[in-house]
Amino acid sequence: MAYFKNISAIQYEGAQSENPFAFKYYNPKEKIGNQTMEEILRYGIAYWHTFTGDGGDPFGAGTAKRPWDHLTGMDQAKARVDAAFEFFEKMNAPFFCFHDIDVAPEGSTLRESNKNLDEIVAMIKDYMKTSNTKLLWNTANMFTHPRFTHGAGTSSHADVYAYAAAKVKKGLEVGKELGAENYVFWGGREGYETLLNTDMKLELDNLAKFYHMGLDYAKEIGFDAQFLIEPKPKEPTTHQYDFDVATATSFLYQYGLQDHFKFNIEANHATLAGHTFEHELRTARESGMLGSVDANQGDLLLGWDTDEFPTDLYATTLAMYEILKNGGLGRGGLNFDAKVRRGSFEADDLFHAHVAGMDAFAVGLRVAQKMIDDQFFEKIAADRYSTFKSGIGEKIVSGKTNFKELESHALDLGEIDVKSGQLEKIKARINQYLLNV
Ligand code: XLS
Ligand code: CA
Ligand code: CA
Repeated sequence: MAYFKNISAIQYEGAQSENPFAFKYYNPKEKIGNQTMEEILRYGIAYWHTFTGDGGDPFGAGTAKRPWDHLTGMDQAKARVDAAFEFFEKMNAPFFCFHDIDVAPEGSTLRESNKNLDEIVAMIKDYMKTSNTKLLWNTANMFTHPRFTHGAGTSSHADVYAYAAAKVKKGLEVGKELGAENYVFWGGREGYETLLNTDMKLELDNLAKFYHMGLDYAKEIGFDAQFLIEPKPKEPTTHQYDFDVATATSFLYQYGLQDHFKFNIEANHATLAGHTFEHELRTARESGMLGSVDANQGDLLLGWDTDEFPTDLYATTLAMYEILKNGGLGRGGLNFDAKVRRGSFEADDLFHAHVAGMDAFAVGLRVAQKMIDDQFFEKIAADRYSTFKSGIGEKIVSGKTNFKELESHALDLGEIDVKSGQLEKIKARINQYLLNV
């Protein structure tokens, strides 16, 4: 049965097209640099928002009208898999991502949940034999059920910790079964509301052990996926342990995990942390830990995790610049961890949203590649930091000076000719690039 009967495969029609069911900028086979757009962009569809989510928010019920709404339980879960693979094909999506409970309903015990999961995973595996869509990553949901109120790997109850470990163990097995490229740990409720009842040291030590055991088990079963941590500063807890890339990097180093993890960076989480998306990407890139991206955007007026589809071309351009400078995303990809707005409740909106997001990142890619070809930012930086190329600056950079020498350099300098940062000139040039896509 077809769930999206009236919609045929989305094709590239070019920037002049007025067809809402066509790509205007995303041309999968087009070469940008020496790779095709689809090779660089590695788009992923987030199962939870697109097939499981119902459009509900904390103030109101779900609004989404989906062709699987009439079903329940395992029947509905199976219908969603059918619909998902139809959608992947029509969107020409190279990847998808899921949490365990997005795809299969939970039973009353973990054993029952695993049984449901096995049945759905077998079905997914079957589809994947003929589908072009691969699994970018899977993960375990360890935040929705009430047992995870106080966290999972940082829970105050050892049984919850064990339960969480068992879910990740299963997740790793499922990832292996489906050939996942990555395995994601988003901290969920790994954080705290208040220190008044929290043993922070114990929680962090336990969390590190949790990750080490996860790595050990993946190795034991021969699952060679890239492990990713997804930082987020708040929501659901007040203080999330993986606040941002810098905080999580220090955690990884402190516990000897730095060589085994990279980051999955989500745009909306960056802005919740008071950073730009590109700041988080740059921070990870500079330490060789940029692994994958959750491509969405937040609403700066609302200030919570709205998970909107990315349409801000300025942001996608600066993000693609970081990704290209990283030499691509390797085994990672651009996963649309994004949901249609509550008011966009028709099934067609799922297509419009992905077209918008895919086109927005395609524009970002085109513009960023052009800027790199022109050495746009590189020239700005080379000029701005030119005093570090010779003389005392060169000595600073190569670590061949000391405070005494710096003092003797400085004592008789007189007025220093500090140059303008020329930010407005730079932004005007970026606008020119954007308008000439
Ligand atoms: C929630 C997170 C979550 C992770 C996967 O804010 O974005 O969806 O990506 O658990
Ligand atoms: Ca995410
Ligand atoms: Ca989010």
